[in-house]
Amino acid sequence: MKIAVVGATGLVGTEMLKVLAERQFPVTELLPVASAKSVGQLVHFQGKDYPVVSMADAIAARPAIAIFSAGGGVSLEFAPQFAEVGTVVVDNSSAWRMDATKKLVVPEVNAHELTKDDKIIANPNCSTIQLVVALNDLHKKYQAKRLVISTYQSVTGTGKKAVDQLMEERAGHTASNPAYAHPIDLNVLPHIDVFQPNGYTKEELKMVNETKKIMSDDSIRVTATCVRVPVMGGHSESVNVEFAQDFDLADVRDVLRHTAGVELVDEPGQNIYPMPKDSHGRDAVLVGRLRRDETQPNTLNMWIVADNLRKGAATNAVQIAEYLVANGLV
Ligand code: 11C
Repeated sequence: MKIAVVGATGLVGTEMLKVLAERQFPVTELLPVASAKSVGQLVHFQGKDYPVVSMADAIAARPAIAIFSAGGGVSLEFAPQFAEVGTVVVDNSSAWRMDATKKLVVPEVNAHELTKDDKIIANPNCSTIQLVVALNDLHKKYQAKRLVISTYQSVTGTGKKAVDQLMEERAGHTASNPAYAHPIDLNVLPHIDVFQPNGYTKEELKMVNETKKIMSDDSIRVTATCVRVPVMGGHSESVNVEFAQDFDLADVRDVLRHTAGVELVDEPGQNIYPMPKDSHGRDAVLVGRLRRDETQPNTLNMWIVADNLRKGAATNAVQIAEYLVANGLV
C-alpha cells in the first residue's frame, strides 16, 4: 500500500514512521512529505531510504492513505486535495476535529463510526485521547456526568523548539529561540495554546469539545486546566469524574483491567503509580491512583499517563489506518 506521511521529519512524523514499521503496516511505497527545504533529503524506513517529496508530487502519486502531522494550515489546504484524488487522510492537526462532517476517532472508542465515505478523518488532541481511552468503559458502566481535569503536559507536545528550550535552559543557558513566553525548566506554565475570550486556552477547550464528540455524548460536562511541565515525553492528567451511578472501587479496577488500551498501574503501597518516564515508547494508557472523592457521591479520582507522541498522536493515527485496511475502507 502506498502511504504518504506529511510532516515526516517532525517529532510526530518521525514517531509515525517508527510506529508504521514496528506494527508492520503493509507499506509498499512510502512518500515522506516535508517542507520545500527538505525535499530530496533521505528518510530511512524499513531498511530503505526514501527521498522527501513535495506535496504536489505526493498528491500526484495518489497514495491510498496520507497521514498528516504538519499543522492545521497545511491540513486545511492540502487534505482536501488528497481526498480529491481518492486518498484517505488521517489528520493529526486540530483543523478538522470539530467539523461536523468529519469523524474524530479513537479506535478503542468509536472506530465503528467509520465508513467508506470518510476521506478526511481527524486524530484527536493527545490529552483527549488518553482521557477517553481510560474513561470509555467506565462511562458505559457508570455514565460520566462531569469531569474536572488538570493536565501536566510534556514539552514534546509543543515540538522540537520546546525540547531545545528545555535542554538549553537545563544546561544553564537562556534559550536562543524559546518556544514559550517564560522559562520552562524549574517552572510550570498554566498556558497551553492560545487564550480565548472566556479565559480558557484552546487546549482546554479541545478537551471539553473533543471528549463529547468522541464519546457521542453532549451531556457530559467537562472543565479543564492544561499545564506545561518540564517533562521530556509523556502527558499526565489528574481526573475527577462524577458518575450517575455509584461504583465499587474493586469493580472500577476490574473494568480498567479489561479496558482496551489501558494498563492498570495502581499499587500505591509499593510506590507504584503511572509516571511519564514509564510511558516512553509505549502505547498503553497507564491509569492509577484510583480513589473515591470523599466530598461527594459517585465520584472517582484517577491519574492517567500516556506517551503523547505515541498513543497521543502517531499510534492512534496508525491504528485508524489499520482499521481502514482491516475493514476494507481503503
Ligand atoms: C500539546 N496537546 O501538548 C498539544 C499538542 O491540537 O494536536 C497537540 C496539539 C493538537 O501542546
